[in-house]
Amino acid sequence: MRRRLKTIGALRVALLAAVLTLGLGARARAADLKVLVVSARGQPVSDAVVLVRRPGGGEAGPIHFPWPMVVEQRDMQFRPFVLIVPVGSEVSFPNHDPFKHHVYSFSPAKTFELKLYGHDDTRRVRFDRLGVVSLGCNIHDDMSGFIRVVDTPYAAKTDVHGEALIHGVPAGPAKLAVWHPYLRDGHDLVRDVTASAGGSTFTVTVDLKPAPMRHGNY
Ligand SMILES: [Cu+2]
Repeated sequence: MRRRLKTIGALRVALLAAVLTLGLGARARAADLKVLVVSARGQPVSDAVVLVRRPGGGEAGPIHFPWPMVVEQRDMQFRPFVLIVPVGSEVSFPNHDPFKHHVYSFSPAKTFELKLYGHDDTRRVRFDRLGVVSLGCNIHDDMSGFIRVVDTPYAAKTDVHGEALIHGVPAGPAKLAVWHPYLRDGHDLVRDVTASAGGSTFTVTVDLKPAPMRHGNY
């Protein structure tokens, strides 16, 4: 009886080891990809959108990002300044200011208008086309924000250090695209890269137009 128990115990250990090995193996084939975005002067660039696409394109299943699908109006600004959303997403536009806003976009990726609405009221808009949606307010001319509608789960925005971290990128060849609202030529900067199973770091230099004062120190 005791021997039988021992055998079962050993089998369990072996099974556990096998499961762990398989798990680690699968994980080792996907790794974090870090991208540092800098200006021509070598300054870190925040609010750059970094996208990774694998050959063959579309990934299976719906895309979910860990950040909320929300653009607030607060202190007469859109927050966040840049939001990445999966194509088909519905985005909320809550107004947290004590006065009214009138949010609109003329962008081909989504033309819409949210007529005047006030404090703690909200509106929703669905974004069903890929691309860049530039947001403005009819009342406050210097309010500016951007929504980037994407079809890849491998997307992130650079932080104040110019760094974007994308988790779980499968190892192998990929296209790395970087976009920023103030890119001089307006188009994604696309580069062929190879994502390494051990994690990869890339640095991308972007040529930016001068930014309005409140947005930057590039
Ligand atoms: Cu406004």
